Amino acid sequence: MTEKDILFNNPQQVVDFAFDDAVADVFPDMIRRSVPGYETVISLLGVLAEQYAQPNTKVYDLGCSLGVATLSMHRQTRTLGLKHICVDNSEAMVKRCTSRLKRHMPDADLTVLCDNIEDIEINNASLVVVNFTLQFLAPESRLSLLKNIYNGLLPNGALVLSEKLIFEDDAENQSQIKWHHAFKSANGYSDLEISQKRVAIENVMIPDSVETHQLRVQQAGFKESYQWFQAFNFASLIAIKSST
Ligand code: GEK
Repeated sequence: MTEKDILFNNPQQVVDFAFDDAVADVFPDMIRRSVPGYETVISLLGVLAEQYAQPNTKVYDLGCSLGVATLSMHRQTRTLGLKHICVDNSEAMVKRCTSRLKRHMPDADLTVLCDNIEDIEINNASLVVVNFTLQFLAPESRLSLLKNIYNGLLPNGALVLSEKLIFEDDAENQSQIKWHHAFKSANGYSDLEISQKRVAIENVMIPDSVETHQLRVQQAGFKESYQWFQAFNFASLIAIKSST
């Protein structure tokens, strides 16, 4: 049983959102009730991992939080000799991720790093997952991370990039925001919780449009990229490094 997210249910002086101990304790409940399709994406990451993980290579989970994506990929791949590298810059997340993954995948070759994903070296990678995390980097830093990922991927390797989206058409953007709020209301968040969380997150998480993401992955070097998932204003892309 994980704790229920009640962090924003009292009127408060809202400060910028941080991935601290209080957030890490309620994170499974928070992300499931806030991100439409999260559990589906996690489950399907395992299916994609079985397609792209190559023997004796690394699988990176950048912005791993509690390591749920890595666990799904580990459980659904039969590829031999995989090294799982999980990275997050929140100590609270890394501490919990390390103990959870050691418990749930004791025989895996696993490294959990507390580091900025912009500073790590990526090499011998067949799959890199950035699941709802690029949006927390400064927009001007995003391309350089994607280039680093592209350079560290092997031929036929893949990047899976999941993000909250904005939409270039204003009417669609407004509707998607409305539907997302309806999703949160349906999951038990009050209007006060929704609006206080929005204020806390607005300086910290800056979403892009899918067109911006597609352009950026192409600029990073990927020639082949597709949107494979969307639930309201949350989507996931896959970009594949060509074999030559
Ligand atoms: C999941 N992928 O469950 N370097 C490292 N970590 C970072 C950075 C950074 N520069 N910026 C943010 N983070 C997960 C969910 S949550 C998404 C990812 C959300 C980390 C941050 O500490 C947090 O753990 C994670 O990225 C984002 O599949 O909460 O909306």
